[in-house]
Amino acid sequence: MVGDFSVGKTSLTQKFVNNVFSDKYLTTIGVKIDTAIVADTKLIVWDVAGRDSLSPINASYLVGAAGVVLVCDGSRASTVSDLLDIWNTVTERIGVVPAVVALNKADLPEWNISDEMYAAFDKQSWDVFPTSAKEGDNVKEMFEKLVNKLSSQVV
Ligand code: G3D
Ligand code: MG
Repeated sequence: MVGDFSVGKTSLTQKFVNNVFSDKYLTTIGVKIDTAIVADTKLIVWDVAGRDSLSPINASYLVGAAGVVLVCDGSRASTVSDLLDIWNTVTERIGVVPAVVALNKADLPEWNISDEMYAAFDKQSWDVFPTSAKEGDNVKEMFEKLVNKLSSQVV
C-alpha cells in the first residue's frame, strides 16, 4: 500500500482484511502486515505507516513486492498528482509491477481529480477504482483486480 499520509491506506487494508472501518484508527508505527485469501491466492498486504510512505526506509519495504496498490485521496488533489512520483519511485526500485489505483474517499462530496490527471492515469498500465474505505465501495473489487493481475502476470 503506497500513497501520501492519511489517504486511507490503513483503512482500505483493514476494510478488506477484517471488513471493519473505524473512524478512530491510531496512526500505525512501522509496517503492519495483513493477509487475505483471494480465490486461491494468499495476498500479503504491507501497510507502511508514517507521513511519507516512500521515505528511503519505507522504500526498502518495496523490495520483494509482487505488486502495489497506489492510494490517493480523491478530495485532495496533491495526493492524486503525487501518485505519479510515487510510481516512479516504485519502478526505480523494483521495476514495473502490477498496480491498481484507489481513488479513495469517494464518499466525500469534494472531488478534486482533474481531467489532466485522468488522462495521465490513462497512459499508465493501472486499473483505477474510485473507492470508499468508509462505505466499502469497490474495496473488494480493487484488491481482487490486483490479485487477478498478479495471478495472470499481467503488468
Ligand atoms: P493512511 O493509512 O493512508 O495514513 P488512514 O490513512 O487509513 O489512517 O486514514 C486517514 C483518515 O482518513 C482517517 O481519518 C480515516 O478515517 C479517513 N478515511 C480513510 N478512508 C476513508 C474513506 O474512504 N472515506 C472517508 N470519508 N474517510 C476515510 P481520521 O479522522 O481518523 O484521521
Ligand atoms: Mg496508515
